[in-house]
Amino acid sequence: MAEELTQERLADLKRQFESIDSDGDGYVTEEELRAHFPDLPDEGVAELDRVADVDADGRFSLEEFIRLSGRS
Ligand SMILES: [Ca+2]
Ligand SMILES: [Ca+2]
Repeated sequence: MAEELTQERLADLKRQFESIDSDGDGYVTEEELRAHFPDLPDEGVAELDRVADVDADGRFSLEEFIRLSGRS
């Protein structure tokens, strides 16, 4: 049961990630993030960069995105 829920949640997050990744290169950049969340304040973006960009390459992979979303 728990496994099913996790799979479902993963699929959900993947869809969300893909909708933000507008050029479909498998990474969400700050620009794509801003385009998708125009109301996100600068501090919000900076916070995301700091917290979520684990390998510090300046963009979010699906893995980083899932890790971030799975925290809450
Ligand atoms: Ca992209
Ligand atoms: Ca990264």
